[in-house]
Amino acid sequence: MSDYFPVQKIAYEGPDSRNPLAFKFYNPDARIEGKPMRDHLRFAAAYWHCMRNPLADPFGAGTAITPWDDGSDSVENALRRVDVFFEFLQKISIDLYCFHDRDVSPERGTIQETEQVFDQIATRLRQRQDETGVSLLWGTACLFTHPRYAQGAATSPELGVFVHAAAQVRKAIEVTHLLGGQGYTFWGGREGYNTLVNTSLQREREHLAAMLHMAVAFKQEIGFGGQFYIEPKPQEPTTHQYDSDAAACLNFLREFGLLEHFKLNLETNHATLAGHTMAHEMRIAREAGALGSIDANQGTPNCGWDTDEFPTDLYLTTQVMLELLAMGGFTTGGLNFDAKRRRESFEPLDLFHSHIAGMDAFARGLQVASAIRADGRIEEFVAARYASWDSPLGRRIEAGEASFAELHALALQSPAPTLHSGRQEVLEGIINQYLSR
Ligand code: XLS
Ligand code: NI
Ligand code: NI
Repeated sequence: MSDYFPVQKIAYEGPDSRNPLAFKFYNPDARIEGKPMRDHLRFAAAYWHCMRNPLADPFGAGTAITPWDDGSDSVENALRRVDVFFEFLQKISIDLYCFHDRDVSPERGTIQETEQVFDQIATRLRQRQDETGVSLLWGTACLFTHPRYAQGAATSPELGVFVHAAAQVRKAIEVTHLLGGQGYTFWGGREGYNTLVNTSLQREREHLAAMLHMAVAFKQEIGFGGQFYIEPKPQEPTTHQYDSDAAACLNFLREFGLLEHFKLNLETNHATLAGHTMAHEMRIAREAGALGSIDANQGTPNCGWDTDEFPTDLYLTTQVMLELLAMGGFTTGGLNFDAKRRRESFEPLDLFHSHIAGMDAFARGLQVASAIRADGRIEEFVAARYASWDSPLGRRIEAGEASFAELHALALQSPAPTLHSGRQEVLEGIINQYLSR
């Protein structure tokens, strides 16, 4: 194992610790609602941000200091990165990870060579997984960086691009399967369009569905038991992405007969870009039985860009954990830090600081969410707010058994309905009561 980070394994020291390299709230073995924190939170690290993000922005070059990386596309360099990543995972106490094929393994001149190198890297990943007990939360294919994908991958106007993308996805699923991946994510990198002037929208959507159907068939063919996810995002890089939010993804999957094969991987910053809260996206997915996994980060709402900041907002993490606890927790999913350090936080140690900040924020969110549930006042209020619907008439309307004729007759002889206060501020006050403890 490599030794690039001059730190010990990060330990829990409690809320009063002043040590930047200690957990203040994340105590993996502490039990909440009968389950250790680590099993509630199922943290994962993103290979692309930890190992491949130079911390550049549109106005300046990368700043990240990476003494283990010689900047080349050699296999040796790629293998060294794997070792460094697993050193990081061990020291930060994260047992799951996610990658794109091209994060871990470079592209070569032909598909054959590219696949051969990928197999070599996968062998190293498997070794390190076996040595450390770390496992793969999900894999994915990078279908958005190479110039061939500039006009989409599955939704490219060019058939040859679709064919190339299909080959790439096939291999990425195969490697994910060989690594025992618990899932596989489809984020529609450039699956969208910039202008309708040059776009056949429905054809592109059909092509995307065709790609996903082939992926489902391949999954069954090789016996891959992991969960397929779609990750919604409304724009960036294209102006209009087809998988724009949770509801749009569910509609897409339903329209093309794919719903039973997919769940959603929801990302906080994408929810923000879609003009939603993360809790809204989670609720929509959860109620449809399709909340699968989470890309944990946060954005700056007034910025309009996927800034992928580490999630440190306790109000946000509390809301996320309220939804997750209400769902009964993750099955195949986890909290994947699809987050990057700020460009100013360029030292290797900042990888630790940033993940610690995110992990602590979620651990605290979990504690607060659990306390709010135990208190019960919010849940009781919501139940009482809809109590009139628990009447025989309400039940019959909900069951689709009432008619306009019946309700018209009833309305004529009923007094004007009265409303009760929504008490939003009281309820928000209850959340704050627990947040401030
Ligand atoms: C980009 C996406 C991407 C996916 C994986 O905005 O969040 O990182 O999670 O391709
Ligand atoms: Ni993401
Ligand atoms: Ni994103």
